[in-house]
Amino acid sequence: MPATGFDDVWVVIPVYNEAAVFASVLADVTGTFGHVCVVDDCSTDGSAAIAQEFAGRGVRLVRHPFNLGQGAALQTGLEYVLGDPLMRRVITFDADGQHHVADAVAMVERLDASGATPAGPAGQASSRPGLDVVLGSRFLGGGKGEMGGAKRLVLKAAIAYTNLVVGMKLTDTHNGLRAMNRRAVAALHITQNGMAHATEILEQVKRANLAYVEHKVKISYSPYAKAKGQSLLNAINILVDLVLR
Ligand SMILES: Nc1nc2c(ncn2[C@@H]2O[C@H](COP(=O)(O)OP(=O)(O)O)[C@@H](O)[C@H]2O)c(=O)[nH]1
Ligand SMILES: [Mg+2]
Repeated sequence: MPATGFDDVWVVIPVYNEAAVFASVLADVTGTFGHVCVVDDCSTDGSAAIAQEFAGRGVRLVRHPFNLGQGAALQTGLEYVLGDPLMRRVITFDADGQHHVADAVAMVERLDASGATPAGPAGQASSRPGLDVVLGSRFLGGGKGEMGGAKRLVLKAAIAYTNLVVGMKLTDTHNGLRAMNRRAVAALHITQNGMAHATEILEQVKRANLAYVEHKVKISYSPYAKAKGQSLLNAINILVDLVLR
């Protein structure tokens, strides 16, 4: 079992056909976190079997009977971890190697920081101490996010549109790396799939008056991640998904 301090933390990982990199992602995650919930959506490449190989290192596998999409997988994972009465904090983390455990650690440590004055980037104040949600952002502080110019432009348009819809002022609205406390997990009820689930999460954070903040994170664009669908078309799909939802 990894180092203590994170015994009340669960990492929720939605996975769909990431066998090429998933073992190394799980090795990284379980090196720090002892409770991991993988939600597989009928992967056909053995991703679920990889998760099972890590059962002895705290990985629990939940499988949908057919592909329900990333939003449904996240909701399934959140409901699963709510079943642990000792769970106090949750990280959502991608299976494709784009996220970094060091960022997840820093984010989870920001939760419940004593004496913090919780205020979202839009300045929403809360009467409660501490933070409920820490949102990963690749663009915070002016970062360019390691992506091609055209993709960045489309993604920025999606971010601007999402901010308009949800009434927030975030620098990144489509980042799967998040940390949240139990109160936030219980407040989320994700029903949207595709990229629209990211917008829905933000809407629910706002509606539940959860205290949130953005945290600068690194998103890696490996040849694997790029080949998988980090194309310009992928960014355009985010926009289409947003408008059609
Ligand atoms: N369970 C499940 N996970 C999915 C599905 N689609 C994508 N994912 C996972 O969700 C995470 C983010 O997906 P990805 O395609 O990398 O999105 P992006 O990097 O935000 O463009 C990865 O861990 C994927 O394996 C799905 O239909 N079901
Ligand atoms: Mg990805």
